[in-house]
Amino acid sequence: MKSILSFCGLLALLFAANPLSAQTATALLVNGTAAAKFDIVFMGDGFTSAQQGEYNTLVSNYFNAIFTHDNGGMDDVLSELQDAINVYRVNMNSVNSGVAQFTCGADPACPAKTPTSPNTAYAFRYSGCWNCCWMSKAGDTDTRINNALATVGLSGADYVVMILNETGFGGCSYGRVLAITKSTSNNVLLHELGHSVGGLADEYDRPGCFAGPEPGARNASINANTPKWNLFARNTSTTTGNPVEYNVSQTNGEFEGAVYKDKCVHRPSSNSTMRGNTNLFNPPSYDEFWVRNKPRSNYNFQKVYAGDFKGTGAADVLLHFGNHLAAYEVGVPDGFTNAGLTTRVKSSYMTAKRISGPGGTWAVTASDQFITGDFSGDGKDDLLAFFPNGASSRLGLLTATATGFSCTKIFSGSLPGWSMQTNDRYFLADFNGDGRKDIYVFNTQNWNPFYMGMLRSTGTDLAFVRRYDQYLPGHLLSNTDKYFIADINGDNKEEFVLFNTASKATRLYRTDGTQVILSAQYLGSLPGWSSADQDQYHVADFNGDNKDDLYIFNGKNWGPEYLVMLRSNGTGYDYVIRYDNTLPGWDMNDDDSYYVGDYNGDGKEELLIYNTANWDSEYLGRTTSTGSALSAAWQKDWIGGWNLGGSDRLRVANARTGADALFISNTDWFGYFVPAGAGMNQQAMYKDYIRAFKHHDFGWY
Ligand SMILES: [Ca+2]
Ligand SMILES: [Ca+2]
Ligand SMILES: [Ca+2]
Ligand SMILES: [Ca+2]
Repeated sequence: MKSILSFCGLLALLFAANPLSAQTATALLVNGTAAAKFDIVFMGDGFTSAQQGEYNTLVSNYFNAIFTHDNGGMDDVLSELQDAINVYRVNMNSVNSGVAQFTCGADPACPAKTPTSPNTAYAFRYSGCWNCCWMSKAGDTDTRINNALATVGLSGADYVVMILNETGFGGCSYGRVLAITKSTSNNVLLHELGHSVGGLADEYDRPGCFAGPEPGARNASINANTPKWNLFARNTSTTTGNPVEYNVSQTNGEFEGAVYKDKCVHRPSSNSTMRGNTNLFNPPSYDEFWVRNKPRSNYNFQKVYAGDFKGTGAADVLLHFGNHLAAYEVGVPDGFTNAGLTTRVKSSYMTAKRISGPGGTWAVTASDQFITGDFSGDGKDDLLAFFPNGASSRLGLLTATATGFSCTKIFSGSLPGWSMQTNDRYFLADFNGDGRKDIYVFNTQNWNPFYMGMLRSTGTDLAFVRRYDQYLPGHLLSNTDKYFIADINGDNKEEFVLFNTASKATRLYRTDGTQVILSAQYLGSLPGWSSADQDQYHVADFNGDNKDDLYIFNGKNWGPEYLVMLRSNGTGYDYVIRYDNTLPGWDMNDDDSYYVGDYNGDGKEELLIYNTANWDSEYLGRTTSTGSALSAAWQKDWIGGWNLGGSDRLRVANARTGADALFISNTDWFGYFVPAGAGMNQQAMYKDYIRAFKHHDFGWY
């Protein structure tokens, strides 16, 4: 009792001693330390304690417009770069409502105002007159701001957006501080952030010839043919189309007028956020945001997932970087009106570090594992998210929506009939044939004995079906098992084949939806094949009969390299053909990597082959399956503008019907290839970020 009384007494003392004790900081977006990120702090002047709700709504609306994709068509650059940014809201009550009014003496045309001097948190004054920058600070305004930032631990803030409780028009920039009235539009704030976060110049003008030296900013130049935007410009003509912001030209100074003069200086496009406060930045301006801020972000192309998240029939792109996910649809970008333009990776439709929904909020971490597949059964691929963390591991069902993903369910620690552990291995497979992907989960590391679980998707949840402890039918679960999902008998219920690299046993299972049943086993050898520990299994329906067959490659255990084609007869494998050392058109080598897909769209799955290690250069081979044989063609070193490299990672972009495509990426580059002729054609490529600009280097048009 005594201690509680003392605590209350202390609180009262604090309130009495400090009239600003209502001051709080709320994190809207936090990704790192102030030193590592660009910190933006919203503050408010002239809002009483009763008006903090109104202030919060103003901040929330600005935040959504500029830092999320849910923004009514505003440029997404700061949403895409959100991992580079921290955003905070500071609440501090003013004693009186509204800010002080004063008459601007600099311009007789300015309206005389009846002076007022309310007691506000930061003592801003408003004139409503351009010649006085609409508003002005008091002598101690900077001190008040700095004290407020220090009190809430935000002294390292890079930029302050001060919202005045004033309905008139206006905004004034004071270096680190931008003051705006509460009637300021999202577009005007975005324009100002173009200055502060993007380092951009104004592109608007008034009559006169620009006499200064070359502007330092990326989006203005005294040179009619400046290299500042030649990444995005056609040098033969100016393209017209939508959106107008993306029609960049450097031809003879097509767009004259910028930095307050209409002659002798040029801008990249006819209009943009930095000229007319439009919704979009032009490409050089957008690019400059990335140049300046990408070093603060974890964004890269190292973890790429493919899935038809939009349900269009083509695989879309999901990036996982740091604690974030970003999603990009594959299709024909809006506004691309030129003939011959086909699908490419469009601009992002989602960037997020949290996936919320009726099942709670999934906080993305760097160690999350994702598996793509349609467990809801609506034709859009969803995400199974696994956070490995011992007995506190989590599994999330993140369902694809039109605008991103929705968290349908989070399991913490356990699933029905299954205790999660770090080395759980999850496979999405529709084992009961109802069109919804279910789960096989294996753990052959963290327990004794080992386990396999079958969990059925209800569309929004997982239901326990069966658990196998220590043994599958005819098989002792082992940490040297490898598992490969397949529909071996073509009944649309997905089962698996396993290969044990120690015993060299291969076992095929089938499923009736409630259990797995041993279908065939091969001990040490398969038809026409001696098993060895480095055998690489690639499940594929190579003859198009809807029963999954098997390619096995071995480039390590023997002198020659071998590739065998084993056809599923529904219960086991029949020998088709074996290639020793070479297959027609491709000289196999030790470090070949194989990627299953249907690259000519005939329903028979073949292999892409990539080798960066064994020859004079990097080779990409594309095979064609006749159902009983393979033949190959290859490309070397360069494909279009893409220089094949040893750090490139390949992801097959499965199409629901027709030919599959390919995503290829390394840390800073992303390529989208489609089959063409006997090889692959570079359809689009992106450096540093994915953005569907009309003009781009390396083969955009
Ligand atoms: Ca199912
Ligand atoms: Ca089956
Ligand atoms: Ca087949
Ligand atoms: Ca094929």
